[in-house]
Amino acid sequence: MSRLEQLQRGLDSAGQAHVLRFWSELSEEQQEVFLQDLVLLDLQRLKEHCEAASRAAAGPAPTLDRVMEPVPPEITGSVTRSDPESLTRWEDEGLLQISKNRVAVLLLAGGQGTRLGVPYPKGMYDVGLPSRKTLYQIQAERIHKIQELAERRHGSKCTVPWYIMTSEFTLTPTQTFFKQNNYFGLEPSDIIMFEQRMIPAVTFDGKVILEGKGKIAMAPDGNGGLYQALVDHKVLEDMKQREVEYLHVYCVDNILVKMADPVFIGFCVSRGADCGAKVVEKAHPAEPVGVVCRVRGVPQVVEYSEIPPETAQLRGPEGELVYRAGNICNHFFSRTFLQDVAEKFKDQLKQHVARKKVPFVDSCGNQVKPTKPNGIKMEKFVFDVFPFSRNFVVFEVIRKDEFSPLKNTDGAASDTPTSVRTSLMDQHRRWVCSAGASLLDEDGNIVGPETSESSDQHPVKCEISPLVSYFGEGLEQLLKGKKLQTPFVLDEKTTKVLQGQSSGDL
Ligand code: UD2
Repeated sequence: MSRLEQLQRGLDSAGQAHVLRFWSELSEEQQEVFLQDLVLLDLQRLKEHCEAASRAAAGPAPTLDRVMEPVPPEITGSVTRSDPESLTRWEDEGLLQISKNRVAVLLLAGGQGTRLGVPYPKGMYDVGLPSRKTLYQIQAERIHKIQELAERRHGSKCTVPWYIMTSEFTLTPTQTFFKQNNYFGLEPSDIIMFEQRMIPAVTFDGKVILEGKGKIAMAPDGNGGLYQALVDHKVLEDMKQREVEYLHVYCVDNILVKMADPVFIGFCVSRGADCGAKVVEKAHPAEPVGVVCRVRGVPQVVEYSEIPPETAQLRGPEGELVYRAGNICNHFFSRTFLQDVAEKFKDQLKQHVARKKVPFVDSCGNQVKPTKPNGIKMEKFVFDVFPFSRNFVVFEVIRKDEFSPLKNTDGAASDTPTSVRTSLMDQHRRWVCSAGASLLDEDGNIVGPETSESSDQHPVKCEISPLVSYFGEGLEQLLKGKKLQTPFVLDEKTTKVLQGQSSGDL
């Protein structure tokens, strides 16, 4: 039997014979490419996948509200409700772990960034800061700085390896971008990129969608594809070899992300946690963030797309949202927990159904761009391992300091290039003001007080390089008493100038 006949039979018994519908119309070269794609498919798994997708699309979404409850205070730490001594203790602990090379960061960067709509990975996006830095560069510089802070505190040179999960869409451009930018000065061998799997998009009645006459519509398997990808690419072995014990996992688009945040890591480590989630108080019931809660007594995130609006709107006696612990996709995992997940639990992860508009070829071979959802992409979510944790903790942080994600194009109500740029510059302005300096506008007038937020239209242009300060530290000795003209960019060059001055303006 030829390879083609074997494939025809296999697809037939998986209920997917239509995949070869246009075979005879393809050129020899196209047939070869298609065949190579198709032989990689595990047809038994494909059958199960398509059946599961159509079952999920037909059935009602599970109602969780009766079995949901907020996370209890005893597993929750908070930046605002903790005394300064505890915060310092956690930070010390985190920096100690970093200095011992026990901490790595892991970036989830396999998403297609459909809402932002750029044809390249989101991390390469320039949000229009005075420095024109991209999200990747900002993250890389924060790694440099945290390594330096840990080293300074504990006197030992250290490395925070950067694991980056990509997908078929993002791997090559990300690799090229890092190379072109000389890995932002980091050691290339400490940046480890690996690819998550892709899975076919399926119609509501369980048929694989053809994106072209010789191409199946494929999509990354969700950020919970991480656990399979860790196994596929032996990433846990790499971590073990480097003696990494703790991992800070984060999503690519939060411009304020504290890479390898020592306070969060220190909190989780001192609680003996195997798994943790950073949260912010939800801004409003419909905000597109999951809620960290308990479902049937175990920790879980109920995603924004799955929480019933009535549940999201529930309020407590003081008017506060009952489910207010907003997930910001910043997670802590111990390596041993991830090892357990990889060995025992990863195949039990739930599949979530996303109804999407998937471009396809119709039965006459015409290319169609649907205007309403026509297909299902099944996705796994990174937080769906929380129920397997033995000691789960939650850490609440301050939104304006730590969460401002880039999701949409300008013109949308929130999470746009303009809003993230403004939140970063506002944060830096607060740092400058609390270091005892003043910022001046073009007329020489002092601009707004430290606490007021600028409007998205007219932000005060103030940017501090992460290479100078990771989270506002070390600025007082540089800036105290100074009057600084805006736009003000504090980078390594301006720092040298300032260090050469005893007082005055810049
Ligand atoms: C994510 C969280 C949501 C909330 C929000 C905050 C999940 C499932 N949901 O929602 O609860 O915390 O972020 O901003 O985490 N990604 C991959 N592979 C994929 C799909 C996504 O690596 O197959 C990455 C993506 O590149 C991004 C991160 O996962 O860095 C989150 O993906 P998203 O932006 O699509 O998630 P969102 O905003 O729906």
